[in-house]
Amino acid sequence: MGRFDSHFRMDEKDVEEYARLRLSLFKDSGPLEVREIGDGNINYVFRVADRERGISAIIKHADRGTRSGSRILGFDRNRIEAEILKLEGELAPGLAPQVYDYDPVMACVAMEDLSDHRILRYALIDREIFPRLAQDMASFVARTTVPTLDMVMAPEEKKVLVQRYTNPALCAITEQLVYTEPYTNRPGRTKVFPPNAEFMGQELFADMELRLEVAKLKYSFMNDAQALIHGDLHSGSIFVKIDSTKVIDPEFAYFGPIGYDLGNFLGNLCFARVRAQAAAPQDEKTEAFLAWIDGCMVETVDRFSELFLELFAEKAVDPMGRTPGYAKWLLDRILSDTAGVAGLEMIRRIVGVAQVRDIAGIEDAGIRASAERVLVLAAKRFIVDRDTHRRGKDYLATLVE
Ligand code: SR1
Ligand code: MG
Repeated sequence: MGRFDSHFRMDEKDVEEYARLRLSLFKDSGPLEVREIGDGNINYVFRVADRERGISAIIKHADRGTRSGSRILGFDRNRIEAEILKLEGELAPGLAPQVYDYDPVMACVAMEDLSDHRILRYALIDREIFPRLAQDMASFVARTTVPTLDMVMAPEEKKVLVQRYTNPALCAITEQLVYTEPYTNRPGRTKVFPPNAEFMGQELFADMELRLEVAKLKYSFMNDAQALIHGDLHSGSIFVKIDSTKVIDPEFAYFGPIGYDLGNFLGNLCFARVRAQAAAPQDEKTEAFLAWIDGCMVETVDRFSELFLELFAEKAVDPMGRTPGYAKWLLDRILSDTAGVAGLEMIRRIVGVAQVRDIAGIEDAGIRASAERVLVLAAKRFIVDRDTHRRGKDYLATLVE
């Protein structure tokens, strides 16, 4: 038996040997520099570089359990990630990293190194502006999802794909972290910033109207196998530079509501917007950033809607799906889910276990408490009034006015 013929959790030294033996990219390499750079909760991420030849790659390596050791997830997420990255690269050219190799035994996906890009979350915290972001993200969501919609894809083919991308372990995380814990105030899991304890008690845990709407959205997440979605499209899953956007980490992909992707992205733009307004110096840089991010929110929603209708008209083959009014009806459902999910993402990142630096990193306690309240109130409106958030400007009206 060879050294990499049966799975074990690799460290940097193991990955050096693995890369040399298993990746054709490094077959002629001398010494390799390997560094573990993962900062997520689930996997191990290594950057492998041959400094002499100026080439590098990322190896994403899965263990059976999460990094934190809190759950057993199995290895299938790694297969899903490799396959979906390739598919996304075909459907939305230029918007996903290139995959070099997938190894089901060692649970490794080798892919393009995006070191010349930044993680969007941290770039937004620094108030950087990305003129292409809205158009790229609208295009990514529309182009990667429309092809697997019913009425577009042949029904027999779709059902086979639904089986191939049923992702129970990762969906369970979302069902728990996004759709349940922030509303049930589960001891040891829900994390409320102490100055907001009373506010969250009233606005989240005791609000039964809100809880009912979240329960309906949870039903849709669990049952609406609308299209093959990314499943975790927050600003930590997006790499950017001024002229390029790359979406990574589709290990949560499954057949679910398209609004889960678009809403997740919009919710994360809301964090960046509120953080800049509340916690950044009120200077020209912030002013320009706010003007850009407002436009980015509006353009993302409106561009997605246009492109969705365009792609659906081009690709729908089922005569019932081509009935006048059907595409618009479907788009309205997607936009309702989008608003609902934007709200869910905002709430779960404020009181849930997986918090984000955009808000939890605001140093001044009073400013952080007030930013959280602004976001939670807007999020509730996104959820409860999701049927009236149809255009980009509706989001801004709720968040800003
Ligand atoms: C236990 S995983 C916590 C979060 O990280 C992932 O990126 C997903 O967003 C998940 O909810
Ligand atoms: Mg991730």
